Amino acid sequence: MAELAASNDMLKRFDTPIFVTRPYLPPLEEFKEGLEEIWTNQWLTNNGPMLQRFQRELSQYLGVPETNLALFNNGTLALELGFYAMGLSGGDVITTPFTFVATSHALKRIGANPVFADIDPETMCLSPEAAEKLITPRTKAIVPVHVYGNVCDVEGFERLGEKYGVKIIYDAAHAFGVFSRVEHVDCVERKSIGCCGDMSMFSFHPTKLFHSCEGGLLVFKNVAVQERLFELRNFAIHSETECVDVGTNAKMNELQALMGLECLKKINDLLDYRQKVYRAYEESFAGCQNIILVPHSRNWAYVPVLFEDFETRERVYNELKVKCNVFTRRYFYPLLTDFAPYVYAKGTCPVAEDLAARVLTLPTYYGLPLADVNAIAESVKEIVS
Ligand code: T4K
Repeated sequence: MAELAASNDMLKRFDTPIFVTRPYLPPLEEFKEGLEEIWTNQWLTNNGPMLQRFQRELSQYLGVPETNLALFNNGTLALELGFYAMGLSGGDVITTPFTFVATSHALKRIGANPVFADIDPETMCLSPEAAEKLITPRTKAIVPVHVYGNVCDVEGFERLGEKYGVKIIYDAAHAFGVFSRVEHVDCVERKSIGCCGDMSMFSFHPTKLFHSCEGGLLVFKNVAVQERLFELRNFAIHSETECVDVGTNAKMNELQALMGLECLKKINDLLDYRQKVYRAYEESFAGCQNIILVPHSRNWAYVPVLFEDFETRERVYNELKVKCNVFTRRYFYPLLTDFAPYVYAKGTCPVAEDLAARVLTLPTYYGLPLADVNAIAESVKEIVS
């Protein structure tokens, strides 16, 4: 008892709560200038000028032609309409249980059947080998997730796409700011990770490193998909007198687009700061055998750590909350296959089950003082010791 009390004294309690993340907010004065423009335009949604500017600037930042992009009011509806436009309804789709529920909900909601395959223990992303074993004539697509900003085995999935004629659609909700270098004979291009596969979705929710209040972006290979997506996000209205399908309202509005534009100005600083936070945790945890910092993120979007077992993870989660005023998240526990709509697949993905039981994502965001990062890391070490 005395020992416990002594060790608890070593935990730093923050006066104000520290959350797993906080959104970046642009300087209010600069935001107001954009608001004035919106007031002058008297145009609030339905493909307005801010949205078009945001799409143009995203195209430049990502290195993707504007013809291959479409913006939505959130990432979940972007996924849903992307899956629908790619013709996945009625088919089986192989995906990961180690993700946010939006990935499989979007499949279910368009009438596709999620089939869960296990993940790679290193990257924590869907394993192409595990996915391949589940491919049948009913399989229409594979939906891997670049979880935490860790990049999937994109070559492995490309091979599966070619070999079996199935679509590869990435949930890249966490992977904004991740680039790969495409090397040609005479030039080296910077290409967004969103260029992999047939389609990718980025989420611009405020818990992401880059946001537009709420928002989602689809990047796709086939330019013909754009018109279809533009229609689907606007009730599938084709013209004043024609409605061609059962669309929905998934339009990004002008205030969202303005927030996105203002945050995009700062994207390099946002990425740099997250890297600093990650490095501070890395330094603090160096040499700790029982705290493993997951090393693969290319944009430092999350700081996932693995503990030895479920009990330790739960203790760290609870003590940080109760004693330190630090609110971490157990992304992604429980696994999707523990949730009612997907329980039919419970127990089929042992690697994902093991990691979900041991993972904890620690606070990271632009402006989180590095001294606080060190104090959180010291508390974590103290709790596991
Ligand atoms: N695919 C994947 C792989 C995803 O991770 C997600 C979303 C999606 C698809 C769907 O994309 P969206 O439709 O969301 O664009 C959060 C987010 O709501 C969700 O967007 C995200 N993934 C998921 C991983 O995390 P919660 O329930 O943890 O969020 P919440 O509201 O508890 O926020 C966490 C902390 O962030 C709060 O404790 C405080 C802070 N916070 C949050 C908000 C919203 C703020 O400081 N300010 C804020 O405005 O789900």
